[in-house]
Amino acid sequence: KKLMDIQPSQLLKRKVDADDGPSTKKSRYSGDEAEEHALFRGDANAEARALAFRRGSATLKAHPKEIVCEEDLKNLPYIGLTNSAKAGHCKMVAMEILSEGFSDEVEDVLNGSFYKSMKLFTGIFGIGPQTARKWYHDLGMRTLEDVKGKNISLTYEQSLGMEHYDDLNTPIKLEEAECIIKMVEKACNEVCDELTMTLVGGFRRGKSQGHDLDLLISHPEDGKEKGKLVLIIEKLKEHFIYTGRKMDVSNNLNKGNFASSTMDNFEKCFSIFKFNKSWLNSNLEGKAEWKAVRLDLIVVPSHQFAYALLGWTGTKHFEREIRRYARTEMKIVLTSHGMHSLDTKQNFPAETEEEIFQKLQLEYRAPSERCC
Ligand code: TTP
Ligand code: MN
Ligand code: MN
Ligand code: MN
Repeated sequence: KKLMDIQPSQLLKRKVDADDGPSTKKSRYSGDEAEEHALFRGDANAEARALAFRRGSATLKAHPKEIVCEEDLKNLPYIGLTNSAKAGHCKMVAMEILSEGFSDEVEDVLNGSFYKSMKLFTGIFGIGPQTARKWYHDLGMRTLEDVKGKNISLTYEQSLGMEHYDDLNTPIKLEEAECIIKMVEKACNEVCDELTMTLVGGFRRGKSQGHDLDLLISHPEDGKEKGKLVLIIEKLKEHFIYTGRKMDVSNNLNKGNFASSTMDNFEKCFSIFKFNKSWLNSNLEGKAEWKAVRLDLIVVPSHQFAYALLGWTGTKHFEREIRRYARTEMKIVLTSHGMHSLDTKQNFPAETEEEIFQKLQLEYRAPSERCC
């Protein structure tokens, strides 16, 4: 797609559903690139720079009206309204896009060898920016061929990541997700008919595709959820390529600092599921064609369910911002396990997400409105 085919107004006209909505496809940038590039570089101010770009991009995505000129940027937080070097930088990029249809700076990033290789490497399951950076800078690696050829040692996870690279970098469609949901649901039921399974992550926010499928598993009676994950996995074992380290909560396959701040202690597995394409299309029956799909299963006790639901619905930026707000404005520590007063340590139980918003004196936001 040629750059100049894209009207500047289209580029900045992002509604709240822009997470993967059709409007995004028209534009050359997803809004993540500058943030991503900062995190890839991982230098001294990387986190802060990444956050500034994310905030600017989130502001544009959430803006209800089309942005056509500089004037429209004036009162936008983290862009025209906020007075900082970083906000100024966001504004400059936005203005470039408004007038040219693209940004030279973002183009340079996208076309740069560093960004391209980092994107390739971090697309490997089990590879974060740290390893990818080492490969790029210290080992001079640039392509996936280099990864295969250089005789570097990969963990078991990473070798699976290489083996299923294309599959795992192909988005999961909603129809495929629905199919897997039914299978997991059935397995849960067979293990214990009281187990509940709840869709979280991007699909709960209404996305039509995702990089993985995230499911919470719980039991109405606290404690009864314990030990069920292994049984569920056992039921589905012929469909798994990999079931992760089920109990190892320090198993941090994430990228950026977000992971450490949202790490929780739930029993979970970051798995790779074997999706049979014939499940969707009965014509394919017989000649089984498989596709590897990332599936996250998280087991949560009933009394923490509302918090886990809120914490696992995302987006990552929404989670980061609501937690920051809770801490700084309300003196409350919010996690996927619960919420407590920073001063008195008093715990606040909640049965629903609505109650959590209420306690934080926030207007309720439906999952589809948490796309920032
Ligand atoms: P992801 O599955 O990484 O992201 P997503 O579902 O929003 O988007 P995608 O379609 O690309 O999969 O994570 C889902 C949510 O789970 C995320 O917003 C934050 C939360 N989360 C945690 O709380 N702890 C964790 O360790 C991880 C990996 C995610
Ligand atoms: Mn997800
Ligand atoms: Mn994603
Ligand atoms: Mn996930």
